[in-house]
Amino acid sequence: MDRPAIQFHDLHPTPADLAAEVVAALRRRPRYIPPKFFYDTHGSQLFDAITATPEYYLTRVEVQVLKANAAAIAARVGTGSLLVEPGGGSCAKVRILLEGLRPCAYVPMDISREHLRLAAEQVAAEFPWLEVHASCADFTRTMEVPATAPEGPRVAFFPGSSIGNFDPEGAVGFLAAVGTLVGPGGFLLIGVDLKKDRAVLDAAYDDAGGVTAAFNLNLLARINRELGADFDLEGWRHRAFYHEARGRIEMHLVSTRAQTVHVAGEAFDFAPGETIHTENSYKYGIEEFQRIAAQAGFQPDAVWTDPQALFSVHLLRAT
Ligand code: AVI
Repeated sequence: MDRPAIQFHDLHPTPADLAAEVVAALRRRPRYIPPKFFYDTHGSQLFDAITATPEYYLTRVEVQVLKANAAAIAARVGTGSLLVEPGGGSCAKVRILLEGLRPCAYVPMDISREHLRLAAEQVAAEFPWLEVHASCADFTRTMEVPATAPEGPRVAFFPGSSIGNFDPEGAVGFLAAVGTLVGPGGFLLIGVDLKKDRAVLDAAYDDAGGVTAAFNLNLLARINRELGADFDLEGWRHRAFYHEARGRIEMHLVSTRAQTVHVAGEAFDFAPGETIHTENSYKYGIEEFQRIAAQAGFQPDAVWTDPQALFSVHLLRAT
């Protein structure tokens, strides 16, 4: 009998989770909605479109670094491991590693159900020898490997500088959870965007084609769609800037006028210029990031960058 192309485990957050978190976020000051809610199916597609903009160098450069060092990575990690990718939405970058690592199975985890299903099926079709156990879950809350996945030394792959979307304290907590997932001696291969010239960073998060703006505004459209809210998208604009002292990009949605919005039966007033903070994207120097990883119990094994030192890929080992 043919085996199914992929095993699919669904721990997807419910509309009630979205409603509870969004309402709590809008009651707080400053108002902050966590970036994980960007990623409905349309938001995931918009994110993929961001990665193709000329300004968003992160994806292109990380891919270059991974390709240039795939053999070195495989030599250090070895074959036959269980490869887990929290947030592995499009499963794009892992393809660079699969032939070298020849894992016993691949476990992508993502919050966006249909996006994950399609991507996991494509990987399974392209690499017929590979077992794929996709898990639809909010990895900021749960990072369990599905019980159906085989045993093997564990390797986590967390590319894209998604670690930058946690604040440094949250990053330590997340990395500690990854440490528990991979166990002592397990590896983490992680992409981390480096600190650099402000103009390059500002442009990467406010591309001339408006794709990042559409991605940010889609959060409000999603809340309208899924929670019956009445955000008027004409009354909001995208704002992103590098905050040098905090070492992070901040993304906000700015209310362009006084307005009242209804979400899940509750009214929220916004003054002109008031913002909803939707994302932080921290940038780290190499040693700065290694210190964060050390606090979570990881020691550096190797680190690679591109010639312009735009982006870093760290191989870390759980102690
Ligand atoms: C997913 N994450 C790492 C992206 C970033 O660069 O922080 C999300 C993003 N936001 C705007 N552009 C891209």
